[in-house]
Amino acid sequence: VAETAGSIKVAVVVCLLRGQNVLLGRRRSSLGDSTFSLPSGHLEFGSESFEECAARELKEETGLDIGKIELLTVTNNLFLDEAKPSQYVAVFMRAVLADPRQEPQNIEPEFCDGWGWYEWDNLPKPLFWPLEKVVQDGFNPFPT
Ligand code: 8DG
Ligand code: MG
Ligand code: MG
Repeated sequence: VAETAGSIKVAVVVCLLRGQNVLLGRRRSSLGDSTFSLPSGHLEFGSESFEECAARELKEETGLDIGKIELLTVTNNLFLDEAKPSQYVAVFMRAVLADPRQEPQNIEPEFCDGWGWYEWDNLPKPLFWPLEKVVQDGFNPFPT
């Protein structure tokens, strides 16, 4: 048993698609500071489905309301070199806007520099490494 044994957390990560674009923001966090990542958050104990968590986190961070939402994939991410080591199972969800005309707001500016729409084939750099890894592995959130 590792001496650093702790609890594994569940993160829900939202691939919000609008046409050919996906929503990304530049992180303000000790974890992956200044890198681009998808909206995400922690699954709350005892109450939430993945879909409810995705909708809540997106609303809290961007003000956006989502329509259809589906499960895509999961990844296992170890952040062992951090001052506070952690491990996340990241659940990737695909979502579309309830109203495609709605624009994101930067509701938590202490955690994000701002939100923007990016083409999957032309993602900004650097990506948050768990996202970079899943992209390198061929992940694509767009329906085929
Ligand atoms: P909350 O307190 O609002 O519930 O959570 P949060 O403050 O919004 O959490 P977060 O940092 O935005 O997301 C939770 C964690 O998810 C994050 O610290 C690291 C983890 N995570 C992965 N993979 C990925 C990924 O691909 N993208 C993003 N954005 N986060 C990921 O393990
Ligand atoms: Mg978040
Ligand atoms: Mg949050």
